[in-house]
Order: sequence, then C-alpha cells, then structure tokens
Amino acid sequence: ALSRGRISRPDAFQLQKSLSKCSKLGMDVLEVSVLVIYTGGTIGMKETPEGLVPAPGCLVPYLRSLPTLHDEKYAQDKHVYDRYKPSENVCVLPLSNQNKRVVYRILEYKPLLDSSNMTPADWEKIAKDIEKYYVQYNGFVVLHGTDTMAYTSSALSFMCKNLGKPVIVTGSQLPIYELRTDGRDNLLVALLLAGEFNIPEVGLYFYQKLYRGNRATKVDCASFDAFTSPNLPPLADAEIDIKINKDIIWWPCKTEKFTVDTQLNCNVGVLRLFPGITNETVKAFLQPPMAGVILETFGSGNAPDRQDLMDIIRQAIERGVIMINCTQCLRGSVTTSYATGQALEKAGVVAGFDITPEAALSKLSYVLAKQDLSIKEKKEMMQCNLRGEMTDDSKKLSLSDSRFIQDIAKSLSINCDEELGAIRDALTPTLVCVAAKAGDIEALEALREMGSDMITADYDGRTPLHVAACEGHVKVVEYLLSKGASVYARDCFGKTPLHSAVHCRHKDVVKLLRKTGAHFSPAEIVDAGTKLHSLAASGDSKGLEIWKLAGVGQKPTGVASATGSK
Ligand code: ASN
Repeated sequence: ALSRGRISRPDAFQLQKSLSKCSKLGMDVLEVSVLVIYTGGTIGMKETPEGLVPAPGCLVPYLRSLPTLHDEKYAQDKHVYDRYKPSENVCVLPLSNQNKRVVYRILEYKPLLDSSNMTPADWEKIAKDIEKYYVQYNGFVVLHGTDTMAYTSSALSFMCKNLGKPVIVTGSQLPIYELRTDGRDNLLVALLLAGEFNIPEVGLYFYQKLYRGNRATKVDCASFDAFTSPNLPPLADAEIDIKINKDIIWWPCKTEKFTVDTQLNCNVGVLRLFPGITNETVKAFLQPPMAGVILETFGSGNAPDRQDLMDIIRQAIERGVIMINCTQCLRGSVTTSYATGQALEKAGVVAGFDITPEAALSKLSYVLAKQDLSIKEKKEMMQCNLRGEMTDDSKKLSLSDSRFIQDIAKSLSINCDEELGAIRDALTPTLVCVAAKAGDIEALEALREMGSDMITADYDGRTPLHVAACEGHVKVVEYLLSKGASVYARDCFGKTPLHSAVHCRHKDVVKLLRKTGAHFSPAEIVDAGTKLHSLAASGDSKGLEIWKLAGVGQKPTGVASATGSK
C-alpha cells in the first residue's frame, strides 16, 4: 500500500468548495472559541493597604483596551458581541500567524481567590464548568494564582477523563495591569495554545513553556520563570515559533467520550520526613480519619528503617491507609536501591516513582474516592500511569533508530539528529495518510512500530483520521482512535473527521466518531440548517439521516448561550 504512492484529494477539493460557500454565507471558518475560566490569582490583583487582592470586574474592560489582546474593529465588523449575551464578556484576539481568530469569553468567578485559599471544592467547580461548556468551545484557559496552580492542574488532569481538547492553566507573577508584567504574555500564549493547537491535555503554561499539568511544580516566587517540570520536558516551547513536542503528548487512546469525575477523598496528607522525626509525630499523623498519605522521603525513596517506625507505618497500612513513597528531591525517581528504601516497600508503602507531590496528592484523593474498588485495586491504580503523571519505562521506538530511516539518511549522507528528525517529519505524515487511505492497518502498524505517530497532519492539515473517515474505513478509524488520533483535529479548511464522514456519507464511521465524543460546534449546527433544507427539498432521506446521526437536529449540552442571541 505504501509503495502505491499518492494521496488523491477529492474530499479536500470538496471541502475547499464548501469553504468558499461558507465565506459567501458570511461564516468565518477561521474563528476558534476559547472559554477563559477566571478563578483569581495575581494576574488580576490590585494593591490595597492589606496587600495584593483580587479586583473583581476589572479584567474584561482592561483586556478590551489592549490591542494585542482584543481587536475591537473586528469584533464590531463581524458582530462578535451580537453572538453572545452582554454578560458573557467576549473579546477577540488579533489575527494570528496560524491565520485564525481566537474569540474568547471570560467567565469570572465570584469570589475571585488568591489561590492559597483554594480547596478541592474549587477544583470541582472548574472541572464542572469545563464539562458544561465542553461542546461549545475549542479549548479552555484557566486563569489561576501561581501558589497552588500545580495542585489545581494536577487535580483537573485526573478529574478530566478522555479529554480531547486543551485545558491550559496559567496566571502571572505580576498583575496584568502593571507596566512590567508576565500576565499579558502568559494569557496571550495560553489563548493561542487553547484555541489553535491539538493538545488534549491539562497543561500549565508559564514563561514560554507549556508543561503537563500534573508534572509541573512552582520553584521560584521571585522570578517570571516560576515553574518547572522536573521529570518531563515541556509539551511546548513558545519561542519565535510555538513548537509542540508531539512525541510526549498524552494522546487519548479510547473510543470513549469526555467525562468529568470530581469525587475526591479529602482525608489525605503529605508527611515530609526529616532527620530525627519522632514515632509520636508519625503515629499522630496517621490517625483516623487519615485514608491516604504521601510520604516525602529522602533521596531515591529512603527513610530511617528503625523497626519501631516501620511497625507504626505497617500498622497504619494494615488499617487500610494507602501510603505513597515520593522523593523530596526535585528530580529522579523512587527506587529500591537502598535497604532504607526496601524497608518501606516491605512495610507496604507503594512507590510513587517520579510523580510530583502535588500530582501524588490529587491522584491519591481521586483514587481513594472510587467506591467500587478494593484497597488492593486502589493501590494498583496508584501505580498505573493514568494521565502521564509518571515516567513510563517502556522506551518508545524512535523513527530515527529504524533501519528504514537510517538507509534513507545514509543515501542522503545525513547523520545528525536534527536532519533525521526533518526526514521523519517530511515523510511520515504522508506515508501514514497513504496507509489510512488504503485501509491498510498492517502498514499503519508497521509505520507505528518504526516510531511514527498516527496524529500528524499532512500539508492540508488533514490527519490520517480525516483520510480514513473520508474513505469509510471503519476499522482503520477504530485503530487510529486507539492510537491517539483526535476527533477534534481541524484541517486547514476548518473541518474535522466528522465533517469528512458526513460529507462522504459513512454511517458507521459517523457513529464511531460520535461515540468518541465528536461533535459539530454550535455555529456549525446553526449553519447546517441550509444544508438540511436543501437535502429535504430534494427528498434526500439518506443525506438527512447521516446529519441526524452526526448530532444535527439534537441540541448539544451547553449550547444555549452561544446561539442564544441568534
Ligand atoms: N498569591 C498569588 C496566588 O496564588 C500568587 C500568584 O498568583 N502569583 O493567587
């Protein structure tokens, strides 16, 4: 299948035609929408005699006065305000390099909080809002204080299951209203990441880096560069270009819809060991109702291994307390290299490997709340990599290691890593799309084993999933979804795989994509009315049926406010 060569693009041609039709209808297909959930933090604070405090109602008017964060002329010309209720506080970014417009709405919480005052109930509220507005927006930005940002981004990562859209948590070290501030840049890039990129993760964006939310930790309270991700490189670097590190993105691999599970058990704690810690201190800490403890140990997971202390720990574990071993070191993983580490393992403490204490705490609270699991199953779940919070030791094959790419490199006399990477980036999207078009799962698997991903788009921004959906290869669609392909990926005509399947009338593919959470945006649903009228007028019942299967004709959740004023 691979040697057979070229991708024909009748569907892309059709989509281009429908694009110009959309423009004639006045629909701007280059707009993307982002919901900004504004919870508080320094970014929106003002100085008072008591110190910095959140300033309600000030952010939106200020953003609307900044040409880099709001294009008033576009908003007026394109009637952006008319599409939302006045209370919905909408702004629009200037045109980006990607030739898109991010239209963003600010949902300001009452009260706005210094993040030191945040509790799990606030994480729950954010997660529930993401769920409520999930269908309506392309991505989400959570504006948050930096002090407990890593806890919130970790908790959200566990609460959001089968996430397919970006959730970017950000804030700043200085208020956005000041002359020198990191707030404007952090907000701008977070909006672009949430609106224009396919990053199906809860990320934490700060000072030119996007970190996985459950890998980040605050390390500096006096620098703009306040966060780091000690055991995982950034998911993206925002330098002259925004570079996405797609090899480490946690692609969803299930044909399941996005759901939110906000149940947490709050009887958890972090116990940091120190030389000379007494048995009484440890015993008091482990008393009921404590259900789970993160034990912050020395070095690679070591603790004083005196018998009386180990007995106290074992007794708590026998009572049902789950204890997780996390290192106090910023980098590295818990191992059993030392007798002092093995003693904890023998007492029943579960290794947390290289998880951060912030992620460990929220994961433990999340796992402990699962009422249908036994203690043993909860411990197993703690050792599973649920959302990329720990390093997976199973080394991924890299295409630059493969014989195929080495042969090409040799014939082109290339031996530096950067050039090998360039070959990979040039060749593999096309090869994967060709295999997807041919319906050849074996070829796809061979390419995957060589290290290529199943996600990268071709020159038209069309992913292998677009191609397979267009061809009606339901098995290939299933395969690609199981390997991380995104139902939300948009090609450069603004179309998703669901558009391709509907356009080419592949019922089974439409059903499978819908099952995985694919949906049209509220604006697309409104726009489909014209298409439905013409199908009805020509008596095309099969055409009408496929649109119905795709969810047009049913009101998606959370749509009311976006279409309310139409
Ligand atoms: N105290 C502030 C907060 O966490 C710190 C900040 O946002 N930079 O809300």
